[in-house]
Amino acid sequence: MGLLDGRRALIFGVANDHSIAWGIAKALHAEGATLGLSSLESLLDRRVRPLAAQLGVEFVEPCDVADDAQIARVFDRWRERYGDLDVLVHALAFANREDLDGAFVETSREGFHRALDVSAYSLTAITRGALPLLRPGASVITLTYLGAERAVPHYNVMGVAKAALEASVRYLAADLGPAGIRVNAISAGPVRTLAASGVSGFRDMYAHFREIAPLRRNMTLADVGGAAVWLASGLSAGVTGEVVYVDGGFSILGVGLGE
Ligand code: NAD
Ligand code: 0WE
Repeated sequence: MGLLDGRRALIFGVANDHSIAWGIAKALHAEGATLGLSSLESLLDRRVRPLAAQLGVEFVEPCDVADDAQIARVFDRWRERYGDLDVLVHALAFANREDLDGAFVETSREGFHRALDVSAYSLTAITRGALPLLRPGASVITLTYLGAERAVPHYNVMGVAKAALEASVRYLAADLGPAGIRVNAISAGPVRTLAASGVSGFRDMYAHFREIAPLRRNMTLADVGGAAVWLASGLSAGVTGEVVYVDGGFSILGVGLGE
């Protein structure tokens, strides 16, 4: 008996086996959910299909979330294959590299638009695409980061995009609550993924986090996956519009001194 037996989940954002989306896929699968994966077309054959095969996932479809036609297509395909949907997971983000390196004040108009479009607007776009398929009791889950609320060095325009994403969670929760659909975000501490590695200063920040956070360790894919199982299941039936911190307590601190 799994917590998610009979529930169907579509997960956006698997790039490789380090992806938070993959950690969530494994956790939902372990509780009995039937899964579908969607990712950028360029990643599907080499990266995503082999992972999907590990979990016996039969639905793997491309979607660039900046393209409304691709969003419409992925939900059409889901409807043909499964009919309805219980869990929608949004675990993707993008900003131009140069906007994560320099000073925030240098952010270009184009870079701002790109980061907000892919990282924030896309949650509303895919939730609207999924809406005809979502049943009462359905759960929408996105991923955010503390840089939405605090100025984190180099996070820059991504912090502005995550602030918009977190506000979108509240407005979507207010809109869809009457239909019995919940919308929440998980704010994860730093995890070594493709999107995180190669960001200037990430290594030092990752090591610093482990020394300061109350739980004195970094967060794992299983930590985030566990919270996603809870948000996807009826155990969280009364929770919507929230940001749930999976950060070992880092964000509660006023002063971080460690030992
Ligand atoms: P990741 O690189 O594994 O995943 C990011 C995904 O975004 C990739 O699969 C990529 O293909 C996808 N993506 C980018 N542009 C896209 C587009 N236009 N259309 C469709 N997909 C697109 O990195 P991750 O760290 O697992 O990131 C997943 C989510 O977790 C992001 O929202 C990120 O902000 C969030 N998050 C990450 C951390 C961390 O430290 N890694 C912490 C908190 C929150
Ligand atoms: O949301 C993220 C990462 C998002 C991200 C990362 C990249 C790197 C490569 C978005 N776009 C790009 N574009 C690229 O070209 N995280 C929460 C992980 C992360 O990124 C940081 C962090 C943390 C944590 C950047 C600076 C400081 C901390």
